[in-house]
Amino acid sequence: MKKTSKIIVLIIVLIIAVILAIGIYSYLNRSSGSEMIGFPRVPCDIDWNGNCDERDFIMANQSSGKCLGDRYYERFADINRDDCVTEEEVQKLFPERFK
Ligand SMILES: [Ca+2]
Ligand SMILES: [Ca+2]
Repeated sequence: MKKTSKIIVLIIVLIIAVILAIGIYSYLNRSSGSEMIGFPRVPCDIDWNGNCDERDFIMANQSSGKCLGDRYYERFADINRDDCVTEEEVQKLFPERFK
């Protein structure tokens, strides 16, 4: 009986250790992730491939008039983060396309 309870305690300690390890791992991953967010990105680079091209413009244009949850909503085209992309925001991102 005593041996069984020792095994149970050991299993509980192991579970706690695993949970702690996962917690530390995700914490470390999160800090490296925030470093990536700090990486300078051009606002009009909607797809995050490092440059602003036709694809970014198409993506931004598709998301115009769309809100969070809508099919083509792009949060990177939503400059003021009000969960909706407006025509004005697309124009701000790609001013040279609206001249
Ligand atoms: Ca791009
Ligand atoms: Ca907006």
